[in-house]
Formats: sequence, structure tokens, C-alpha cells
Amino acid sequence: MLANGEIVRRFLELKHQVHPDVVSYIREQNDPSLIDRIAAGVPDDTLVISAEHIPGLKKVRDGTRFLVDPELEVIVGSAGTTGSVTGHEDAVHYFRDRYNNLSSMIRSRMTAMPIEALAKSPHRYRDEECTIIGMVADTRTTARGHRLVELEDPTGTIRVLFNKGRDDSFAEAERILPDEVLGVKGKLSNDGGLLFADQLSRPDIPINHAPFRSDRPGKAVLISDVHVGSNTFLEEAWNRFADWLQDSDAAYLLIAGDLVDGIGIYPGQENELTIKNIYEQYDVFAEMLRDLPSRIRIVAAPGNHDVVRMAEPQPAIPPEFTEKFPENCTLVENPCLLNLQGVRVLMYHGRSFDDMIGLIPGASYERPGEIMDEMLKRRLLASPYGMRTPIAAMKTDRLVIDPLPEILLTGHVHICGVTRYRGVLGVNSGTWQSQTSFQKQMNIHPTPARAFVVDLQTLQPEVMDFS
Ligand code: D5M
Ligand code: FE
Ligand code: ZN
Repeated sequence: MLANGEIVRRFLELKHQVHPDVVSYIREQNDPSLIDRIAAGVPDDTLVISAEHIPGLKKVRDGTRFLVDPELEVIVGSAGTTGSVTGHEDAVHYFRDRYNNLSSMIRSRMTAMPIEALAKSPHRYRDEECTIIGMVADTRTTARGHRLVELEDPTGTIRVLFNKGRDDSFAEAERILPDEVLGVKGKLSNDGGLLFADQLSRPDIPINHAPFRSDRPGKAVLISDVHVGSNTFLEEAWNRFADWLQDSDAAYLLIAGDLVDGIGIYPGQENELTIKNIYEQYDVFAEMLRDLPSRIRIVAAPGNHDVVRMAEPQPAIPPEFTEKFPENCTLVENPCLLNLQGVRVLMYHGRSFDDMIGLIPGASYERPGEIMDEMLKRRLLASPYGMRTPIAAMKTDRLVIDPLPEILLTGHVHICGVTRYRGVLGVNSGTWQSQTSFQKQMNIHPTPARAFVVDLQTLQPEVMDFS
């Protein structure tokens, strides 16, 4: 995303001041050419460019939302926006972008010093409260059971010790994940080599966060993991769902990945496929979408079973597979940020659940809602880099949760979950596939054939069971 300072500076070069609403709007659109277009459209003697100067931009309680017609907008993650994976030098930009975004969220609540300052003049800060903000480079448990974390900022690295005797902060310290960004307040050791942590903070959601609600009626149906082509795809349940949609007042259908079962995704998969051709799998899926009412706006993203690259952000399913898709279906990338009547939905397939569940004490596939809370606290869809979730190191980190959505929609775990964390509604929508042999081995018991309906005026979810 464009930085606020950069946007303000560019307007100043054009001899205009700019209202913060306009800055956040441009930041969200992430389109630098908007600056010139907006500046060209205002009278020369305009001192401060405000929201009124932008046609179609409507001011609402919590800032500025772009209300479009028809009322679906892909804010981030339109097809063709992720770019290809290039050399590893992009990893430097990638981590810098992640650090800049997340550290500025923490910085709005606490003042921190550069890590370099602690190392250079330890005697100055010895026995004083110091605050730093760093990205987690390494975590381990010491022989005595304390948690030792290496934190890195653009100026240096420092080791931080979380004492297991501290009941107030140690449980959180045990949940520290690689590559998340933390603020730590603590006391410096005599030699300056170690910070004894007192307090830990995360980017998190502001306590007073008030989610936007649509001022008009509108309902969104949320699903994921259809797995067309698998012999465990629940066709009859899907048909009941399709029948129900005919008479429903739903305006949107969002599908969070694993549209089809794919080919060669796991060893022995060919024995569990009823459709062994990938084009055919998408054609059958297309037919299923064509059978749904054409008034419903459908948005479909890929997951790890789909035909695109695994590394996230995943590109949209390419046109050669989607020729038969209906016109009311928009193909998007994974993750993507949508605007439905002003309500923002962050849609992410959820591959990172596999990493988070392995790393967070007490986490379980049975309770995906808890993991969604952890994503929101860290403002990251996927924290660790280089584990099961392949991440494409681009110049910007699209896995950072910014801006905040009203709804976070995920899938992948095949088990339904709902959570509400500081006003944000989290929904994991389950699957349309019964238990596979792999899930049997993993002892995963899916909750298939559910659809969630969210009322965009109230943000209340309702689960519909078609099993
Ligand atoms: O994922 C279906 C289910 O299988 C979901 O609960 C996650 C689990 N799963 C998938 N891949 C893995 C790995 N690599 N480790 C552990 N658990 C996993 P699906 O994406 O539909 O195959
Ligand atoms: Fe799946
Ligand atoms: Zn999946």
C-alpha cells in the first residue's frame, strides 16, 4: 500500500493540501494514478482537497467508503494484480513492508526506540524501562523453561527473555509466532545483550473499533471447499443448497477456495476422483454456478486444491479454465478484500491454519474461530514464512490485515467456526465434501454442507445446514 506520507507529499507537489479521509481512500485503493486524477478534477484555488471533491465517494461514520454500483467492488485482489514470483531479493522488501505496516499499528499506542540504541549504549538504558518494536526472527524455550525470542527491527536485533514465572504475560509469550511483529516493554541487562520482558503488545484491533453496517438490506452467503471432482463431493446436499438459493433473498455468494478437488494434490488422489480431468472439474463447477439465480453476484477465489500456483497471494483461476463460468461470477485472487455495499469482507482460503494450529499451544482444527482471533490480533493472515504455507515474497505483504474488514471469511479446515473479535465477524464456512481418507488418518471430522448467511445491515451470521 502507498504510505500516508507519500500521498500527502505528492499532493503538496501539486500545490494542494489533502484531508485525511482522502488519504485513507487513496491508500485503500492503492492506485497512485488516483492522485493526479483527483488533483486534475478540482478547481485550482482549492486549498484542501476533501471527500466532497471525489465523485461517488460517500462519507460515513467511520471514515470514507466508496459505494459502487453494482454494489460489489474488489478492493484488493482483482484478477491479474498479484504479479509473478521473482528473485529472492524481494524478500527484503517483503519483510520491510510487513514490518512497516505492523510496527506503525503498535507505534500508535506506544513509543519505541531503535534496537541499535540499546546495543550501542547499554549503560545509558541499564535498569530502565525500554520499549522496542521488532519482528520475531527466532523463538525457543530455554533449558529452564523460559521463552527466548530474537527480535529484529531495521537497525538491529536483540534477544528478549519472557520469564515463565510471569503469569500475566507468559501465556501470550508461548503463542509468539515466527515473523509476527511485537512491541515489548522491559528492562535491559547490564551488558545490553538481553531484554527482560515485562509487557508484550501486538498490532491488534483498536478496542473501540466500530464495524460499518450497510444502510440497505443485503445478504451474503459464505461457503468454501466445494471440491468438485472428488468422490466425497456431496452432490445431493449441494442441490438442496441450490434449490434453497432460488427462493432466498441473498445478493452475494462468496466462495473461499478449493473450488475443485484438482489433480495430483496428494499421493493416491486419482483413486478418489470421479472427474480425473482438471478442465472437466471446472466445467462441472461452472454448470453448478449457472444453475444458481443470475441475480446473485458470485465471487470465487482459489485454494490449495485449485489449478493456480500455491504461493500466496494466489492468482485468480485463469480464463482457460473458466470459459463456461456465468457472467455473474467474478474470479479473484487469494486473499482478496471485497466491498459489499460498504461492508468489507476479507476472504482467505486459510492454508496458514495448518501452520498456526501446529505452533499455538491448545489450538485445534475443531475450533477454527480461535485461530481467526489469533490472525486478527497479529493483523496477519499467515505469520511464519517458509513453513507449510508457501508465501510469494512480493514488494508488499498482502497477508497483512489492513484495512480492517467487517467480516473475515476463511475455509480450508473443513470445520465450521464463528467468532467475533473486537467487532470483526470471523466465519469459517466448512466444506461440501465428506471425510476423506487423508482426514481420517489425521483424525479430522468435517462439518460439511453448511452455508453461512450474513445480514449486511446487522452483521449477524446464520448457519444453514443442508446435510
Ligand atoms: O484440507 C482439508 C483438511 O485437511 C483441512 O482440515 C486441513 C487438513 N490438511 C490439509 N493439508 C494438510 C497438511 N499438509 N497438514 C495437516 N493438515 C492438512 P484441503 O486443503 O481441502 O486438502
Ligand atoms: Fe479444502
Ligand atoms: Zn484447502
